[in-house]
Amino acid sequence: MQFQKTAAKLQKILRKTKLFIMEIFNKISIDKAKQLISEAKKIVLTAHLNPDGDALGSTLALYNIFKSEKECKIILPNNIPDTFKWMPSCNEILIWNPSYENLIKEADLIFLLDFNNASRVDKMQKFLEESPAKKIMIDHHPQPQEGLCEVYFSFPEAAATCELVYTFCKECGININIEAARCIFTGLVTDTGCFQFNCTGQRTFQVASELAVMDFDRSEIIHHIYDSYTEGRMRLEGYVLSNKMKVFPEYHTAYISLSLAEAEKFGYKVGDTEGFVNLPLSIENVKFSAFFMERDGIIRCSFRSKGGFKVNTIAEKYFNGGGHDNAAGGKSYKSLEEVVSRFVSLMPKVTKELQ
Ligand SMILES: [Mn+2]
Repeated sequence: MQFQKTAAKLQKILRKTKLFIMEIFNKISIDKAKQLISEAKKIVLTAHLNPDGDALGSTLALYNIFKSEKECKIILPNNIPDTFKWMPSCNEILIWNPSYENLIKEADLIFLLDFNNASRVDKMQKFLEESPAKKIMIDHHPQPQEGLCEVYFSFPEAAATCELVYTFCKECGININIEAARCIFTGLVTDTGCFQFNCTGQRTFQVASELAVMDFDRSEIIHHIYDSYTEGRMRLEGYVLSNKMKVFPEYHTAYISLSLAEAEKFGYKVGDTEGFVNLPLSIENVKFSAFFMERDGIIRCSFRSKGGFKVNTIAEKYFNGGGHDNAAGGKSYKSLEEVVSRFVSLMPKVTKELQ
């Protein structure tokens, strides 16, 4: 009994010390970040391949803040889904091509947003790693690549990078304008599935409530994100649900697989299958869901879960990937059939704690 009390006390002290150390660490990195921003004339903002609402929200938020005072560019590895083309200044984003090499080389400061490893910017990786520019990472994926940046504002417990961009700006004393607020709100909404996923924390609501004081139309943003499907996208979802979803009640698991040829029958565009991986989780008792799709010659694998079941370990161990506890991804160079049959054969083993 005495031992338990002492252990609890010790834990409390440890927690406090950890928080204290984090605060000091934060203060140092914020001071450094402030200095780097004030010294920089040319700023480049970048985010991960296949940018989502959070990647676009965080880059565009900072862009809308910096563009009046700095020579600022957003360079992304590939195309932006149509769903997000309404975002403030979205038409000013540069999509990577080798002629932008100099922008990366000559930048004073580069922000790495919503990714933890240089490999996530695809063909830009080499240029990013070799650039003499100072670098600041703001991100919520676990295990950021070491030695890449001068400042890491990296917190895996944050629901979205946009949540961190907001906190970062506040701590640096940077004013958040309406355009930036709309971008940050977009990232919060998309990465939390409209504030419903497990990752949504007290801090997420706090940021959202501080943004809510500002004068912009929140429901308009939500309509843009959720009510902008093409007819083909909507019918593809119907097809996938009735023909392609396999449910395994004994394992509390479901998966969807889709070939490019099938998707193309519905006028498929990149981004159309966004969110498909979450669909099976709406079934009672399904706690683990996977989505496999053939794209660019490889099989993209996405995994989601409800509750305490961790999918990042599965993505890492069996599908060349990783990610968050409840949302992860991976890839395979095998055929779609092979990947799916591997998943099915792994199911009894990896879902042990759900059975
Ligand atoms: Mn994110």
